Amino acid sequence: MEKLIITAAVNGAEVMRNHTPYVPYTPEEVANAAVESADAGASIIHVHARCADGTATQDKEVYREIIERIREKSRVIVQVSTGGAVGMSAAERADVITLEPEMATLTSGTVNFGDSVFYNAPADIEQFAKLMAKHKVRPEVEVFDTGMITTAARLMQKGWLAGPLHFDLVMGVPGGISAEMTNLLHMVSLLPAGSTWTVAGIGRAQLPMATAAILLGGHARVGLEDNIYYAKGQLAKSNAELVSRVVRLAGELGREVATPDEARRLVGVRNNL
Ligand code: KMH
Ligand code: ZN
Repeated sequence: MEKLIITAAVNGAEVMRNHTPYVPYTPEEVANAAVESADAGASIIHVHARCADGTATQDKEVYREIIERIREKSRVIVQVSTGGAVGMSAAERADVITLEPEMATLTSGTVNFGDSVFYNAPADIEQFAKLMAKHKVRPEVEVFDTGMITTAARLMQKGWLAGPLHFDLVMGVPGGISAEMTNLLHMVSLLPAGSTWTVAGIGRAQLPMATAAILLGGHARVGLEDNIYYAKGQLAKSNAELVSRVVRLAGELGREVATPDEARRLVGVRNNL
């Protein structure tokens, strides 16, 4: 089996301080969480930009500061969000791609997202893919349900996405596919040949899905964006705490953890350091 890539999704767009006091907002806080997570064993950091009061923003300058601050201290791969927050326009979400980060997310379909709708029209998905190709940004295809895998495969056939694809199987968002082992196996069975995948289990599904990924040869995403608890009723005190647990589990299960440069090779990320 290839080494395990651990992604830390350190803040997201929706988790606020009234949910957990440990969620990072400012570029300095996000960078500190990223570096701590990288030191704990994460090789990819998925980041969202926030305003000082925590409101989600896709302001390119905020992303620029986050990336620069992380770069001062770590070789970890920085993956920016093009999902942003529900309600943002596609153009607003896409602007960060022009910063030419090493990686960015690309959601390949629309999904109900709790009481909201995370809207991704076919024409917008195509534009995201083309812009990422133009700026040599490696997409991580975010899929919240099975049909989104089909859409990504179609984009690859049309030449808008370069294969092999790298997927993030997001499981357990209310409105998306639920986080059950049978669903994970089904999702993996649908991936185009040669794809790599990571799984992001939402809430209490984070730990079992990460464990399944270790065993199945996939990769694992943890962090406060997807889950704020370490155990039932016990908040995780940092992203690094969640990363460290996966590193320990991988060790117990005999799977080595990838460094950032190994992760670059495994998922085809260009090295722009
Ligand atoms: N905040 C969600 C609506 C991504 O980062 O690309 C979308 C999201 C996905 O978080
Ligand atoms: Zn995100």
